[in-house]
Amino acid sequence: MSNRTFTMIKPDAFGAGHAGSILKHIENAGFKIKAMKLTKLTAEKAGEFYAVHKERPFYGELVEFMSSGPIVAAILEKDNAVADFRTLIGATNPAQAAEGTIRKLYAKSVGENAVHGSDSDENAAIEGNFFFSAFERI
Ligand code: FUP
Repeated sequence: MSNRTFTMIKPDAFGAGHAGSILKHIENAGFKIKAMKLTKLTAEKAGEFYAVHKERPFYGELVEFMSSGPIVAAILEKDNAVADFRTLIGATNPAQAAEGTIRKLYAKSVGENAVHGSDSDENAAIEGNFFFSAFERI
């Protein structure tokens, strides 16, 4: 069990002005922000981040969407961070997400689903390192 995870507030939620509300929701659930930045991914960078999904039919749309506007990237800390954050954000498809979860509250669709949350400790470390240098985290 690791105590860190990685998240992004995706272009749909940032563009709709939900970044502040989502960060408040995350902090209210006990996560501490250990790194954070506002940035915009190029298609090349988005493709690299989601390379694991390269063979999936939705890859092109995913890359296009994730490079369509600004995102907020962050490293979060809490006991059992990866699993607890997945619970907080809810199912990938907001139609199946539990009441009160971030995706239930803010996501539009399975493709435009408001937030990312790492699915393992290993990926949390890889994804955090993708966005943040040692000087950009505490
Ligand atoms: P999650 O871990 O919940 O973010 O979901 P996945 O790793 O399965 O998918 C990564 C991203 O691919 C999702 F956030 C949105 C996109 N996706 C689609 O666009 N369509 C799908 O059917 C599944 C995922």
